[in-house]
Amino acid sequence: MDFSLTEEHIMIRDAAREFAQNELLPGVIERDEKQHFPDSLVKKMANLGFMGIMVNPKYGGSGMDTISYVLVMEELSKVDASAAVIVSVNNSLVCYGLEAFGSEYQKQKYLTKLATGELIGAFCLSEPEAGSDATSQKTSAIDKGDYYLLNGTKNWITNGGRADVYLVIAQTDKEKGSHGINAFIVEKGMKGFHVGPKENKLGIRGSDTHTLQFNDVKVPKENRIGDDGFGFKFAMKTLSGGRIGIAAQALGIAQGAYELALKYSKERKTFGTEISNHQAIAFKLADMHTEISAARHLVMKSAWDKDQGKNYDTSSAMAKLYASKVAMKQTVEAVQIFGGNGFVKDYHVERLMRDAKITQIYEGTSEIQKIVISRSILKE
Ligand code: COS
Repeated sequence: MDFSLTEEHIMIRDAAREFAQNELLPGVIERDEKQHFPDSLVKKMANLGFMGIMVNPKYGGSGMDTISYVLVMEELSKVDASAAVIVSVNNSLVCYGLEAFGSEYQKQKYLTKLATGELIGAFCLSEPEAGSDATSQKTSAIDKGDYYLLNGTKNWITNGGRADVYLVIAQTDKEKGSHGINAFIVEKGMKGFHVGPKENKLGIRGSDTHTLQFNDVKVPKENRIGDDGFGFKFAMKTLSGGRIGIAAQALGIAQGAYELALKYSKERKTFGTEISNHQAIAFKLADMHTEISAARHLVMKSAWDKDQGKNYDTSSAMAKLYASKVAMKQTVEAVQIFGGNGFVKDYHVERLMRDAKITQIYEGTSEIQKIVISRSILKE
């Protein structure tokens, strides 16, 4: 067992840390308040290679491993979890999905531009009545020979308004259940594709979340990903990697709140001494550090599984389940350590607390992760 990072890992981690501190931090409170999408910062992240971290350089990516992706996600999320989710969706749901399962034509046409950040991607699985119960897709795609006719509504789509390329999951044959589902590449601007209003959210307010509508959109046959009926497995396999990204986001949120609380505890005085000298605060910090370290081990183990070509369905579910729980619990503790100041936006921890909640919901709720984990241990 070797827990050390390589020089390349340290380099990318430090680049992400520097970028987060210098570029993301200055405007993060305002973007959260006004729900501003960080357009220019996404361009800068693209220049740093963060939009296609794991993609093969022959398709415009940075050619790095999943550990590197986790390190970048943690550093970005420590400061701005909204910027981090834009990166996560583009990397692990869209770029990975296309690189692993797309045709050469799809890779040349879309992946090369998504990996460089020239285009932004979105992943469209959730519907008003199909979030956790992903097989119950109501969006339909009828085979019309040269094209599929796509109709339906998708909800809570990250990058929904800003994306150029959308991977849309739809039912092509209701009778076949999960085998009658396909994934399609839909471009913004295709006739009949409408972006609905932006959601007004509790957290990750700098990210762009919309409902999407498809009314008789003609999707060319060559935009179907994989063999007929592969869509559900495509979504499941892609989401397993996505869960590593969200687990890393949760880890970063928790670590960010912890670092702020640790620093504050050494500055703030009550009863004539720094609050870190009170055991009530020191013990909170000890618990935070311990639980965050445990979460990091789970996240890294899952990333390692993926890099080693092992199955990571269960380890990614465990990483996301635990890291998101730690993020929620420990950001609440960070607010507590900050006291009244924790309730004020200027100190960042209240935002991290609000941002933490979504990590227990999207890319599979904590309850879904428990389904995945329990099924896997029960069949062993
Ligand atoms: N990799 C490959 N195939 C998978 C898979 C995976 N990770 N998970 C399931 N499958 C396959 C199954 O093997 C099965 O195939 P066969 O019929 O050929 O045996 C098929 O997919 C159906 O699987 P299953 O019967 O397990 O489907 P369920 O309806 O019971 O759903 C859960 C399984 C709950 C795990 C799934 O619906 C899920 O993950 N839901 C959450 C989706 C989600 O994350 N939503 C958030 C939206 S993105 S923000």
